[in-house]
Amino acid sequence: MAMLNFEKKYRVRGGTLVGGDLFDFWIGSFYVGFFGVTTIFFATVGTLLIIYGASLGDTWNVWRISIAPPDLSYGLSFAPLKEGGLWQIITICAIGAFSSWALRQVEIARKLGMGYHIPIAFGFAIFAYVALVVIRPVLLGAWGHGFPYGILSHLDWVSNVGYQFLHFHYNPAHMLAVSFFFANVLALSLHGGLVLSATNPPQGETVKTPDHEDTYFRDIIGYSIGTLGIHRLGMFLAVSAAFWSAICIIISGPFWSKGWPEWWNWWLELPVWN
Ligand code: UQ2
Repeated sequence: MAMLNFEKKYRVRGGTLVGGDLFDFWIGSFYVGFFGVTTIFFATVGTLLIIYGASLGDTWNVWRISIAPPDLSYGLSFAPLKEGGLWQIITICAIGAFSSWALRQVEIARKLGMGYHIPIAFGFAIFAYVALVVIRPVLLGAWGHGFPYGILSHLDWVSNVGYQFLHFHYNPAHMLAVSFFFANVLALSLHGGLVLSATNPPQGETVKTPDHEDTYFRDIIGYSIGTLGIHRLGMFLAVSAAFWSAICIIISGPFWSKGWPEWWNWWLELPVWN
């Protein structure tokens, strides 16, 4: 079915979670919905506050602009606007916008009678962000443990927190996360390469079928995971990467406060070495 015909056929009422028919309409190609409105609201307020925060700083150099969380001495209370309060409101706006976006994905999936795979996958990314700016700061007792909103400043934060644990690569959850990221890169490059090689033949040749794709991998490694399977694998790898990234930072501090290399002492202390 041609794209325009399909959209006409499926642009029907219903599937909304909130607001009934009130926001059940499109603007151009974009579905609005209650959560489209809340996404625009949170994203706009958040962006304006970032610009206001930047104007209070001492630079307009985009690399150096930074909006810091409150000092640790404020604990888990609200800080004055210019002393981290902005960061706190911007964080609320970010979570509001990300959650609204996920719920808009749910509404569109419901409208089309599709599964919830996309909002579930996106939910893992939201979880990773919330782990950094809410869960870990709350467990440590201060919003000051969140990361600053700035291009270079957030890199400095990552570096500092990494060195605080001596060598972050010894964090077992970090090891899992990195391995999932790399496996995801391998899987997507295999998949992207395979699909392009099959569907983009030279001029005058016909597009190849999924049987060609299966046979290619059976010939080279004796196994094909299949056209549906590669996407299941892709979702699993991507979601696992986000999940273990969140776990690796949540456990750093709240559940382990020494250097990460030392965590491996359990191995040296196994009774079998005696
Ligand atoms: C495959 C298949 C696809 C694919 C890919 C494979 C026809 C179009 C890439 C091959 C993938 C395998 C063997 C899994 C590799 C495992 C990891 C962890 C990277 O068989 O079916 O569909 O795109």
